[in-house]
Amino acid sequence: MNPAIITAALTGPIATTRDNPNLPVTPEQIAAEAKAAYDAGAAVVHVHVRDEDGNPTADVAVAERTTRLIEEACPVHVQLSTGVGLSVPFEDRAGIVEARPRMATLNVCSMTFGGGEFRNPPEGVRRLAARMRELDVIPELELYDTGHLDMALSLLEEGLLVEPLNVSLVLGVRHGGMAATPENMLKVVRELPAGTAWQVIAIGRTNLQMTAMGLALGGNARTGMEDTLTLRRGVPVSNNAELVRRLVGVARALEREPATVEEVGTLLGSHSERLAAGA
Ligand code: KMH
Ligand code: ZN
Repeated sequence: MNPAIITAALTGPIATTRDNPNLPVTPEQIAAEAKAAYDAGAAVVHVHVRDEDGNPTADVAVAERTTRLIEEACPVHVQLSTGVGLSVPFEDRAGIVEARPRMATLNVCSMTFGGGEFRNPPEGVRRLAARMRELDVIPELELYDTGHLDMALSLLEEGLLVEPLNVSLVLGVRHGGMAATPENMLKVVRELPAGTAWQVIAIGRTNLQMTAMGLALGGNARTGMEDTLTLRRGVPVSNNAELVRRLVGVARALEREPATVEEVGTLLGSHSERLAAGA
């Protein structure tokens, strides 16, 4: 079976060390967790950077320093979040790609997100997608609802994206995202363009079941303390590597080896070649 790309989402925008004292928030803690997640089988780390008070920030210097510390610790692919945090204005969030990570998320639609508003204005999303093309920062499209795919395909038709797309199906954001159900997952997966690299992200208590289902369907999967702070009801996560080891175990039970950094590099590398060829 094809290798499974395992991504570790180390910190996220919402939790604090009060929610789980093991949450990595400083650049040094994030780099150490990235190394441990890599050693456990993750080929990509999804990173929200935090300021010295532990708050989400789009500060490019902090993003560059965090990325550099990760790259010094291990060869994992760094995917910076342009979602950053709900309290950060879109234009500031978009600026984080100036840190020129290998990958960054592209949230294609605005939505209610938990108790707040997650603003992704269409023209801003188009400008960000264009800037990512210019910088050869590979976009990871975050789809929180079935209709978000329509916007992603519009960006592709407008020449703002190149194929194969990298897509995350984000299930279970309450309130505002599509429910974490097999029906919703299958509805989006069936409409993805052929050749799309896709992963399942599942927020909260369905994290393991839904990501396991994504692996069983031949997709990739994400885990990490951004998505779940507990291993099971009442059992807090000790660290991100623990979640990665659990998901790698599921992949191997399904006869899928975790993809190596080199395998993912080959996949991502072709994106840069297509950009250079003016795809
Ligand atoms: N910032 C959250 C509201 C991303 O990483 O780009 C959603 C998020 C998406 O975390
Ligand atoms: Zn995120």
